[in-house]
Amino acid sequence: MQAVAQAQPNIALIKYWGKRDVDRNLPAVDSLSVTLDSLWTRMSLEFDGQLQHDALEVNGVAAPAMLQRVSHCLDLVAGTDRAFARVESKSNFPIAAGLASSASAFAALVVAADDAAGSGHGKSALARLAGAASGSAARSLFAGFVELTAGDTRIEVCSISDCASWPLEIVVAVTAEGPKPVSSTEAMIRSARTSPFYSSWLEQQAADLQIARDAVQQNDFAKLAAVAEHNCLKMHSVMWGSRPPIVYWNQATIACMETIRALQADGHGVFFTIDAGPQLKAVCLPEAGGAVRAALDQTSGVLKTLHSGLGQGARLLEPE
Ligand code: 2P0
Repeated sequence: MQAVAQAQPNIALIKYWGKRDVDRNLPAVDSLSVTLDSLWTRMSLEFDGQLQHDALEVNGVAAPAMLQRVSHCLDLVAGTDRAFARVESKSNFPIAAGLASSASAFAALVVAADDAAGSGHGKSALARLAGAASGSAARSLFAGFVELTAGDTRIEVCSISDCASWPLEIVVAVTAEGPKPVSSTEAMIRSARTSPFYSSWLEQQAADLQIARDAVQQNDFAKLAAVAEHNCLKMHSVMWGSRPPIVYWNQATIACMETIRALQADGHGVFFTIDAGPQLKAVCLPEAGGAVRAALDQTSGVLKTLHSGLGQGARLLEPE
């Protein structure tokens, strides 16, 4: 009745933005991501027949605002006739700030709940259950380069290349901490309803994904860099064109983009991507990681940088 699981966030190179079914949280587009290794969420979970309700702590503090989403996810994994659960989540990076903390949290939650309840869902089923809670979480069940295919009724997720096949590195430039002004869910719904660019975004996604998939299979960094930056900037253009507009960037985000452009001009193997928050994620060839981190550390407005390789999917840990 007790389990501990760990999952790492993932960073999308071809982005999930938009929902084909809001109630079932089915993505409108396919996506491709990399799973990280050194940032993590560890989820301890115990089903306890003595409890009168579910209880959630995030980094040692009660988190009632997130409890409903967590309880619903536990119902999906363990059934509504389950015992109530005591859930403790710890992360070693800022939460709710565009660093994909909900991805690692829900991926770890479904793995821990499945084990504690003895539900016996397979990995693909757990990915779907995590995705119902947070679309990007489905990808954190898997290692390395991960593709999510969004069907009409359900998603399929798989690893298309492992960490060792192409050991890219990620440097995250943290430019602001604290929760984002508009949740991803709300921002996606607003984008679909109001952005004149949303239909083009949907139309072009399959072509972007094909280019990125080929680039990963061929270890073609320049090809991946070009399509990933383009896909990221298109996603943000959809948001900027929404009413009211959704702008997650700050001045330091743009300063970081200029830093990346300068590094590229100097011949370093690096590109950027930005999610629903003001942090810039630099994806680098291993030999460029040190120079990229040093340059982002020096960039005006950067609070700190985090460095990661590519890592494994969500998995059980031994209870402490
Ligand atoms: C992604 N993002 O592919 C995209 C790019 C943010 C920008 O998936 O509404 O928290 O809970 O399914 O998973 C962040 O959205 O959204 C996200 P919901 P989620 O990583």
